[in-house]
Amino acid sequence: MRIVVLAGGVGGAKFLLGVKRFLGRPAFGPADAEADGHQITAVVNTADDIRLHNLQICPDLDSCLYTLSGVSDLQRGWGRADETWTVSGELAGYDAEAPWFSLGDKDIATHLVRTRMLDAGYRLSDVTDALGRRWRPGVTLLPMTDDRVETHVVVEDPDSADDPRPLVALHFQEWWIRYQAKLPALSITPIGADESTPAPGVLDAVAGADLVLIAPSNPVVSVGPILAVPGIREALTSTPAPVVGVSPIIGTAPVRGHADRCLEAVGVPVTAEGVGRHYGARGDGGLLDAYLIADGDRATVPGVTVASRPLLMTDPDRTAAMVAACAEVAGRG
Ligand code: FO1
Repeated sequence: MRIVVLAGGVGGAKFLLGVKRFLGRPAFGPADAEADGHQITAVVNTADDIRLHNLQICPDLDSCLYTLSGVSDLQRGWGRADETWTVSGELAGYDAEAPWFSLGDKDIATHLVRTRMLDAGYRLSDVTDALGRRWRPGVTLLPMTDDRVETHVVVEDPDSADDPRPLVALHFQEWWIRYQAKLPALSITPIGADESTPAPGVLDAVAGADLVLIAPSNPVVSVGPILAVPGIREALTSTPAPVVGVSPIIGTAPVRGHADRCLEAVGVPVTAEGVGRHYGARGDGGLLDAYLIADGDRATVPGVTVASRPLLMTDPDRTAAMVAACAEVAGRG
């Protein structure tokens, strides 16, 4: 079975553990991506990427790489297990940039290798493939694009005493981490998306899939940028595979992170139904054939088959049951 998953970072990585289990694979690597004849391809958001200390950092790709390989800190949700923070502490000692962005010592090695390859002219997809040779996540990880796309958030300048305060565009990570998404976002834009092209393999994977899943990632800052890369939304509309979304909202709150702040910023109700209607029905220009929401929630999305199941990804086998439900509701069960 060929499954394609549109994924962000923390939620996307946990969901991919369930996709591996659904296909009978061990959740955690190392494993080959096609050992059992099945194919899992993750199209991963890169608009969270940030260049700091002259290193190119790809949070969502790294969350997927580390989590699927079994070396991530599942509690923290990002970065490596058994991490140390010596370099980060020294950077703070020098008053270096962005002390609010903690970089683990093991994690820095990944950024050093990636940055050197990018500077030597390799594309991000080549780099991701190379890193995967060490970690063997058991899933083909594709960046949504090899081009530079960066989510910026426009807010009233928190450092200004003027009234009214001038507007300033923050990198997503500063808004997300330093300000915990508490500054009202006047706009959230994946800068560069319009000029980007899908990374090699992305369109073919979507066209050749038996099932396409939209992970319960942040619809605005994780799934949104992927859909903003010209060609990807069209590929989803025209693929013969059913497209099934999983609600990232249970009740009226995201399971983790600040998806509620992001949804408010774009005027989408913080409910499963709000996100389902935001994605829309494939029959009228949207994405979904089917949509999985949490037991106890209700959602009517015209033109979309809605099913409800337990949605807490507490362990890979629970997540695999969610994936099985997606396949079932899509008639691929
Ligand atoms: N998230 C935080 O809340 N605080 C951090 O200091 C932090 C550092 C960090 C470093 C590397 C990396 O790959 C991810 C990191 N994250 C951190 C998580 C990151 O903000 C999120 O994984 C996504 O970008 C949002 O989903």
